[in-house]
Amino acid sequence: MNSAELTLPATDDAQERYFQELIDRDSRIEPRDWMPAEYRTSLIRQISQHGHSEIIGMQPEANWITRAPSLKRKAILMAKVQDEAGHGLYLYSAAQTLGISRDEMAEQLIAGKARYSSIFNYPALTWADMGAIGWLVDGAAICNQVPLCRASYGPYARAMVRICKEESFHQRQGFEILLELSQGTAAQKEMAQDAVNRWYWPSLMMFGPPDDESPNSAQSMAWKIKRFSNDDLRQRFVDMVVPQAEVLGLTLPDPELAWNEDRGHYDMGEIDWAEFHEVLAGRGPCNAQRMQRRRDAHEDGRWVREAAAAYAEKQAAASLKAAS
Ligand code: BYC
Repeated sequence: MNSAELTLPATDDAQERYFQELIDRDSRIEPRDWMPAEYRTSLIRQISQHGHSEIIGMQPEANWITRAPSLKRKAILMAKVQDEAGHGLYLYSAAQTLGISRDEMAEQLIAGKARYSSIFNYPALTWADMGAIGWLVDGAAICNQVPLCRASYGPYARAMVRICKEESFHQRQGFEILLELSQGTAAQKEMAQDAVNRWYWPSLMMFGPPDDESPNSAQSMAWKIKRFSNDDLRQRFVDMVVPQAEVLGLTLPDPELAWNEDRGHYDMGEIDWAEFHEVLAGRGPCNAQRMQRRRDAHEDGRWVREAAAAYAEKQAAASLKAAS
């Protein structure tokens, strides 16, 4: 059922009931619909953080564009990084439908007031990191984001459909880089294994804190923004990558990984949550560098924004004159 098929309510109470009815019916909330202030705020929080993650997330891979080992690899990596920029833009557009401006989001990010995914505060040290990022980071992103295609807020859910299609391609290109390296020389295989060792645990942290320490989960799930809990999605990811690691001939750096017949899932070791909280507090290996790069890029782009605004003003004045 579409929100347009329900009769529009008049009073505040009726509007709240109408909102809840849309949620209960698994329908979509659209920008024109009434929504509780907390629903709006929480969506702005999650969608803008998600957009910032895409934008900051361009940095570790962009560092390798000039060092890609062939023209083909360079073209693929450049396209992937451009995709991430596009994802950031869809997400910022989705957040704008909730009443926050693009400038406000940019300000929050460069002022260090906004979060972005912890994963992008780790360095990309070798070419194999491009494989590990594609396979593990985009792989984790897909597990997390496919359910978001059914998020209750229409513009977010629709943005996720396109993003997930592109992320699937990203994951495959990462897997393929690692496959080629793991079937190459001993040194190449060692480089692939080293990259997987470094990116595996941080990719598990992408899913957020454990369920019993996740302050936003219960409400987000009740509103059907999130469809699965952080731990459930993390488990889904581990179950997906263990057999893929076997195909790659690489090992995952968790000695406690073991198939649990009773649960029908892989058991895993304990995540270093102290490290996660350090990264969130701004003390990860690359937090300062990532933020400085973003601030510089924002400053370097100032003239473009000013030129675009001046041009838009000129166009608006010209069409006003033509209409009068
Ligand atoms: N890193 O109550 P919780 C990509 C924060 S980019 C940093 O569980 P929630 C890609 C959380 O925000 C894709 N912060 O929160 C790009 C909250 O803080 P606030 C990135 C984290 O929202 C380029 C607090 O911890 N994906 O794919 O229910 C190249 C408590 O957490 C993290 C998304 O953004 C973290 N890992 O659940 C390659 C997905 N985890 O806001 C690839 C969309 C938690 O209360 N987001 N925090 O101050 C989500 O699905 C959810 O927001 C999360 C967290 C699962 C991340």
